Amino acid sequence: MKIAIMGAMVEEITPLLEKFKEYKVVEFAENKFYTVQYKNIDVTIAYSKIGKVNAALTASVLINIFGAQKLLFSGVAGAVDENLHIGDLIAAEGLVQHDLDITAFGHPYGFVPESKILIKADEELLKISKDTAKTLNLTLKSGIIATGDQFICDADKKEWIKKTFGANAIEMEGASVAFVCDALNVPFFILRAISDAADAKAGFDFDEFLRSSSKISADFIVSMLDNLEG
Ligand code: 4EH
Repeated sequence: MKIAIMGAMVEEITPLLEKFKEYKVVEFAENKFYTVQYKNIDVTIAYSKIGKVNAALTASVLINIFGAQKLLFSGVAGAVDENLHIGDLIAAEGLVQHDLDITAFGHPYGFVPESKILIKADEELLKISKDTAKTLNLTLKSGIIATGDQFICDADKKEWIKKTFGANAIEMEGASVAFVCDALNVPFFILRAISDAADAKAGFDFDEFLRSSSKISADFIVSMLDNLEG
């Protein structure tokens, strides 16, 4: 079984690489891909760099060049849901692009013709994540993740995203990974640990909690691997 684990920032995959210790590095498409054997799983790890385009490119490479049969994303997010606090884990049930806007032509926010607003994550991987959380005695929330090419640090913008898409958390890569995996029929799972509340002090909180929340997410992903059949 070949599995990809991706993050967007180097900090998001560093805890994974530290855990696996020995890996090979392959360079492709102006990026580095770290390959490692974990039990009977061939794991390829990469960080895409920030934003939807970089994330879509990396997801495509992980699937089409490295042969990933499932893709897991590990990283941090801003909380939209007031019940999500720094360090909390949220798994995406569905993902939307909050910055996609051709409403001038009568389309809803997040929609372009021949596509969809919401991409649903794989049910089986969601089930495995819930079982993993239970075994570890951890709380894992799930909900809608909204993605856009903007770091959100404004209460009004955050409210708008919440109201428009029913989002629970915001980040800058998940939906683009979801669209790529959905189109290529690769089951995917997007996990995020909260680093900030996407409000006026988000920049400050993000810098403070990026590393600790990245580790919370990465540790959970590694535990999930133990529950995936090779
Ligand atoms: O990859 C980007 C990172 C912020 S930009 C998206 N990631 C972190 C998730 C995230 C997020 N996205 C949108 C956490 N909080 C978010 C928020 N809004 N409030 C970045 C960060 N550091 C240096 C350079 N760019």
